[in-house]
Amino acid sequence: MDGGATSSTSPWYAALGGVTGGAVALAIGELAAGLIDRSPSFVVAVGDVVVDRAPTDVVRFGIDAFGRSDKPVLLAGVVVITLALGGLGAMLAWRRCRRGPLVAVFGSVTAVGMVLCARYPDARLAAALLVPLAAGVIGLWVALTLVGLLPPPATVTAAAAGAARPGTAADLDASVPGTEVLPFASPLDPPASRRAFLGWAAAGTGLAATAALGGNVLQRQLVTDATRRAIALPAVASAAGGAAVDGTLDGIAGITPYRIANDSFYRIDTALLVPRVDLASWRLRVGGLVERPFELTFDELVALADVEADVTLSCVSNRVGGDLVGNARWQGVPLATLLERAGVRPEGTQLVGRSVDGWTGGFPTPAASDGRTALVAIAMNGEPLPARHGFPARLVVAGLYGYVSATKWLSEIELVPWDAFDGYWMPRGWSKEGPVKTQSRIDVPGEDATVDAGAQVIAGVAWAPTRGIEQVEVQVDDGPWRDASLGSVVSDETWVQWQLPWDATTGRHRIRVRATDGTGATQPEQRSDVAPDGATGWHTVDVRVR
Ligand SMILES: Nc1nc2c(c(=O)[nH]1)N[C@H]1C(S)=C(S)[C@@H](COP(=O)(O)O)O[C@H]1N2
Ligand SMILES: [Mo]
Repeated sequence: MDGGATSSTSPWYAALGGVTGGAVALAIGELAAGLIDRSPSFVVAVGDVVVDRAPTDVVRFGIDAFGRSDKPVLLAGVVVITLALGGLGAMLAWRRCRRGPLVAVFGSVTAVGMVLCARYPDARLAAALLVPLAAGVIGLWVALTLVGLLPPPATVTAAAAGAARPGTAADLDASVPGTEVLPFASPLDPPASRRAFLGWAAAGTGLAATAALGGNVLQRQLVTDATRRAIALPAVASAAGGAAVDGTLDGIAGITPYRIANDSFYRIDTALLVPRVDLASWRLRVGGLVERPFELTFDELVALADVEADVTLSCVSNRVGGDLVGNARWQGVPLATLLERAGVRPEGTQLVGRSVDGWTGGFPTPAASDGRTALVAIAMNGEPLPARHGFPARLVVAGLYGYVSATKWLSEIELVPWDAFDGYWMPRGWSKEGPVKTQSRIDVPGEDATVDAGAQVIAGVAWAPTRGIEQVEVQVDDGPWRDASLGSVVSDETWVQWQLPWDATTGRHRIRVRATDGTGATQPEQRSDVAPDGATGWHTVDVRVR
């Protein structure tokens, strides 16, 4: 192999050295985040700032484009960019025969990591500063060591050695004693053979990948199922409908069940890592514009949680026909009970729920005590709240979109004047009030489904909490609007399942649905976007009958 060929491949060897150093640094961060309580992961801390600062349109684009994998995609982006910076620094360091560029890249990424980890919600300062620092130093050392294994660029060796033996020293395959080495030659015996270099790089990356994976598994387990299972839920005084509901349409193949199981319930939040809450030190504070602010421990809260009700929760980002909506049975303490104990002052016209991760949602205080279900919930479908749905406590308020009302990982209920505070999503272009709009959805047949001619059933769900659903109508092609029959409901705060028998004829058909709420208002046909206050329009599916 001649020197020319090597000089065109060597920058990539250098880059690989930098990438490996970066991978080792990131892996140390992930492992520490899994092993040390309240030690934030660099990747998550950076991703969090991106989510926080990104324009709403970008966030929405992310959700649209990647759906439920928007978070993994974002985190992978942070990893790729960090590794690329390491590679770039290493290429420059190699080309210039100086440590400087590598030190600069690792130094600045480490500094950014220390700042972002330190300001990550609930982080322990010492861990937030020391972990990125240690990771950065070790990563830099790995990168310098690997790049130091490489022979210097051909141009440099040629200049140093004169034209007598152009480029030979740069041959990666020949580990010739006495050949030129970089001024920061590696302690590992430079210049190494191509095989030795690749071996060290592969070992470094492999170790890093294993550590990062292990760290991730550990991070997930920090909220242990054991903690959740140990919680004894009190008996409920008022179980609207009780655990069993008769007369649902759950038996229809393909219809959405009346109650969604915890594992299948939609999840929407800004948290890249599900916040982990230490039950022993967790408190729910009730304060702000109240006469008697107070705090509750988790045990005290659980002891008060004797109300259970079905509430259909919906996300304002749910598109027509979308699935960011679900019904569950929630057990908790009525907000009214807590507010009575605190004594709300007249100026406390907004109830703000704050999360341990700093997220906030706020709604008009009267909604907490106007008779609708409004709970500090500790359980979902008879189980302590799953971590993803807000363990140990969350708000559930019937009839309001989640973004204004349903604070998960609740840490504080604060009463403030309506105009004095805007929740998380307001500055990001969503409206301040978020009553749930009436929506209906066709579950069967599915969009673009092919069904057999003959007796079929059209079925789905419709919701208008707290107004209730009075009527659901279905239209096939240009036929008449026909009344669907409705399944049983526990209350007007839940969705209703509906069905209509259909004599399907061969060909293509368009099916539409519209619902009328308990006030007699029918869903408008006019489609509007989810922003700023929820989508409108009739859900339509196209099907083929054979
Ligand atoms: N702490 C916190 N709570 C939150 C959110 C959030 O981002 N952070 N998102 C809200 C939104 S927009 C919705 S729609 C509901 C969704 O609740 P779920 O994930 O349990 O379905 O949670 C709400 N509570
Ligand atoms: Mo939402």
